[in-house]
Amino acid sequence: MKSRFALSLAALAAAGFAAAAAAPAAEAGHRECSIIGKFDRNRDGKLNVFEAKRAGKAAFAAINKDGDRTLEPGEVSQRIGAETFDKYNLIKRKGLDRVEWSRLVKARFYAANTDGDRTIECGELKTKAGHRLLAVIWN
Ligand SMILES: [Ca+2]
Ligand SMILES: [Ca+2]
Ligand SMILES: [Ca+2]
Repeated sequence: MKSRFALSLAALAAAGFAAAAAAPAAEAGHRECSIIGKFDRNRDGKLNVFEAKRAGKAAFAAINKDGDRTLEPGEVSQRIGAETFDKYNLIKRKGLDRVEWSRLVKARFYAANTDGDRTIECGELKTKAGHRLLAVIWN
């Protein structure tokens, strides 16, 4: 029992270190905020809509496992609901293309930007709307 407990503690510590290493120093430990460091091209510590769309494009490529031009329901079911899929899927023959996906990213960007400025700050990513934005830009 004792050794098992020690093992899980070690695993927890290792996971903690890995998370801290992946995140920018200033935001260490905040999983939500590490994406800002990754796509913050102008280094202001926030995500503007262009940076968020770039993150969305990277997520699109990562999710699009079959490598075609669209995201099919099976590729996005972990991230968005069927209702959202239908709402943004304007060309119904295929799944969500890059333009449709980008529109969804933009809509969630503005929904999450509760203080109404031009950028998403770390705190805004921790809200419910922030998590909805993360769902479409995280990869
Ligand atoms: Ca920025
Ligand atoms: Ca696809
Ligand atoms: Ca903001």
